[in-house]
Amino acid sequence: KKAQIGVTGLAVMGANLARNLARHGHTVALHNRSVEKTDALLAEHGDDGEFIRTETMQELVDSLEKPRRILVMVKAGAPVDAVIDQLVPLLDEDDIIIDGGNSHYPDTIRREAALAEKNIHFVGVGVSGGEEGALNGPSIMPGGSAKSYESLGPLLEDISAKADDGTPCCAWIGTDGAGHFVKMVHNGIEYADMQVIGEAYELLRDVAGQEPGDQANTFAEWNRTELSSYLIEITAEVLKQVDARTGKPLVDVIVDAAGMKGTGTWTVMAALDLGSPVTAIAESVFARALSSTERETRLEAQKTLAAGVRESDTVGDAAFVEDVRRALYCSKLVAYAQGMEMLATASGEHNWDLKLDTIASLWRAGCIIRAELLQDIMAAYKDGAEPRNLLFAPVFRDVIEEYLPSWRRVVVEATERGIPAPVFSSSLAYYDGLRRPRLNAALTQGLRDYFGAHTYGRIDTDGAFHTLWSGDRSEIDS
Ligand code: NBP
Repeated sequence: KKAQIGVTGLAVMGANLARNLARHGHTVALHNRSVEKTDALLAEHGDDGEFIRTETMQELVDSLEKPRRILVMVKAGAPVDAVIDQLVPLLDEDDIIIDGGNSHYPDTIRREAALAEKNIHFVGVGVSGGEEGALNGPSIMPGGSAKSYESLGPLLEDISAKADDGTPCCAWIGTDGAGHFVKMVHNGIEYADMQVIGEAYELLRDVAGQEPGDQANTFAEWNRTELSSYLIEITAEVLKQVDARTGKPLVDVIVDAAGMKGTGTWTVMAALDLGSPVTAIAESVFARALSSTERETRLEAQKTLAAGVRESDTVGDAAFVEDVRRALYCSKLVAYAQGMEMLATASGEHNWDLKLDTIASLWRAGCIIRAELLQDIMAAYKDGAEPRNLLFAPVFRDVIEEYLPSWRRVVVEATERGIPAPVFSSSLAYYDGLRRPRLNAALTQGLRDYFGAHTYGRIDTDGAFHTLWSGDRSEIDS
């Protein structure tokens, strides 16, 4: 009997995806560079379904029905190229190599083009949901050719998470690197989502005077509002955890230096290239950098830099807590709006024809940013509707209008108290920047023309103009 799919790379993600496939009735051929992982998986979970044990790439390839489907789940970067190089000489035309790791999308574009020349499909697939998702149903974002999805789609949809309405959280995203690009932006949004939660946590603590145990209750309550999401849910779990060694809230004994593996940084780098203002994601990446890379500087700053804050009592009233909740919702909305705009811009740039309603629908279950909000985002983009900006969709515009006074109050309070709230405040600045009839960019253009003759446009006529700053200061039409 031949296997429907092979998995090479049986660390936690590959092993769990293989088990998920087997549990759905597919015969799965297993392969790992070192055979110990293959045998460990078979020993512990061999009865999850039908597996074929293989030791070499040749055995793996020989065990598969045609066209072959091989899911590569090795470490992103050079290992993916190494595995491709071993596989390609053994494959036939129309076989499909699937890269389900967190590869950088330009690598995926490069690999897809190289394998297309050999008539082998290369499909970069974004997989979100961590270990648990991989086993029980992740959100899956496949790129690659539309043709490859005909053969691959049903398998992936089978093992993906399902939204409440039963739809699989897996759909073809677009050609070449589109799947990995969308997964990357998903991760960027995840950074922002976590950062706004962090900012709310700090304000609840240092302005509203809530201890972590109380905060856990606050977040659990918020999870019953429009903020309902996986990240809010697990925030309550983390905050209520008591450290066994010290009896203190666990969050108080965790070092305040956030790690990152690079996808947030990639998102910001891509956004800079596209000229896409994803301020919430950028501030979130920089907030992590300030926490970790700049740790030594912070320790010195705590001793030397003035605070200049307005001292006042805690604002322990329910009204302030609700203000924070509203500020969190608005900032989160801005982060999603910016991320979706970035996708729209990239779609034009790469000819991906991304369907934003589909993408929002895939994030409703399985992945880390799964949230009630996505249902409304999906509706806002339904059937190709394209609000110029997500914030223009009536459902969001109206909520923001109602919540704005709270949002502004929270940013003022944070600022006066000296509590950094980079995403709350920069998202508000972005919102106001969108809204303002005139931006200070006019002065920037004047300055650029002064020192570099870069020219400026006029509001009353077309063309590019330059003032002879070092001459008689008359204006010329250039
Ligand atoms: P790792 O990223 O830790 O990779 C370990 C696997 O890569 C092992 O099977 C290892 O084989 C194999 N490998 C390496 Br390292 N170099 C190799 C080479 N030159 N040739 C062949 N195999 C090689 O595994 P993971 O944490 O399961 O993640 C897999 C992918 O999924 C990554 O891209 C990751 O970013 C992504 N991802 C992870 C998560 C998560 O929550 N962990 C979530 C979403 C996506 P060996 O056993 O012989 O050393």
